Amino acid sequence: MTSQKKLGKATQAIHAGERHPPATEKSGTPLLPPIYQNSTFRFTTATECAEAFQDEESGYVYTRWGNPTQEVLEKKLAVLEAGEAALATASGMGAVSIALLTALSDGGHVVAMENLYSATFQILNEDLRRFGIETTFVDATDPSQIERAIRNDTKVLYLESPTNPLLKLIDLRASAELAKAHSVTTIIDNTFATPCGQQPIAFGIDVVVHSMTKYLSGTGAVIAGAIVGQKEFITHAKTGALRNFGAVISPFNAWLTLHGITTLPLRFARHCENAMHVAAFLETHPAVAWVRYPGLLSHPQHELAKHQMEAFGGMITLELKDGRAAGEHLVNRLQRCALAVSLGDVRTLICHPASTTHSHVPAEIRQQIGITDGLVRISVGLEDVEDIIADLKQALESCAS
Ligand code: LCS
Repeated sequence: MTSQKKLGKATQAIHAGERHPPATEKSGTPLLPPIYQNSTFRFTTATECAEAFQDEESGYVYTRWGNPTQEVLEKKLAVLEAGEAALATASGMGAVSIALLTALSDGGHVVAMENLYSATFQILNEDLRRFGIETTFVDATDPSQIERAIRNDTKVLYLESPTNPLLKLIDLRASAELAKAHSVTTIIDNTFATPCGQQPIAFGIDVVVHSMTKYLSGTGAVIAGAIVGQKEFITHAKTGALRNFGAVISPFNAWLTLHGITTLPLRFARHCENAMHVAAFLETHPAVAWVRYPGLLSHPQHELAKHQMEAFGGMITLELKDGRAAGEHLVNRLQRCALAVSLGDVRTLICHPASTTHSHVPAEIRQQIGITDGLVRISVGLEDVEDIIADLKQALESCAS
């Protein structure tokens, strides 16, 4: 493991965590990690079985408690995110909720970025509130707002960077330092950046969560999530909330995700390259009011992006001059880019956040934080960029005012 940390990301993505299964009677072992597609494990003696129940490290018992295919994926994730340990979960929301339940196991208060993926916003604003856990939402792009919201009982600072869908950035080092000074656990959703775009733990963030449904698995075939952090936190999550609430990844989805990750560095570089071209094209188009992409000089936090990100990602948000009607017109006219939610797919996906991904955030809160009705979000795929631009161009033609 230690020597793998010195390797490049492409090498890590392929080799980290991969185990060599026990030799069989014949020579040759499988090159790919096998899928252990089973729910339970058998033992030869009652003592051996009882020991495995008491000591997690000594054996596998039941797949909700752990499985060799999940473990290969978890070891790979920990290396890629530069964390001590990782946990794979059934979905991104599984990761978000298990991380929150673990960090809030004694209750407490949460300070959170106001712009988050909508289901995360709902967990904080509705579900946890029902159980007596309050969240104060702030514009966490301004660290002084975080500081003002921290109370004596604050246990968690919850962040996303870049945010979904506004692509706002959080100063990772400043927020981590602030939280540490108040003994608050920082959790960040790194889905948009991936470990190839930024490694929050290197900036002092405690816990990273992912929807691996997106870039990590990469092909749109899987729903999966991950939590990365210190061994103590991960063990607490694994032996507590994950196991008991049951948001466990299936061995097959773990295996598909493993293979997705092996090409993540290559794919992500291409997503970023394509997105930069598409963002530059959109910025000059007469039908477009504004474009947000962390790699553009016009992004209000471009300097911060350069400082803390290794690559700017594949997500673009834009507002059309003629608002929602123009947005609908645009998505209806696309021929190659797909009108679909989700992101990080090999295909270019376009959606209208106010009526889809963020429709469960109350309209007045959407307006307040800037998720306007005219906003369109693009997850730039891996097609030839000329083809993506040509499709957008023909669809935008009739939107120009
Ligand atoms: N975190 C972020 C930043 C997300 O964008 C999503 C899903 C999740 C967590 C949840 O992951 P899941 O449970 O779906 O694996 N975002 C979606 C989106 O923007 N469109 O469709 C899903």
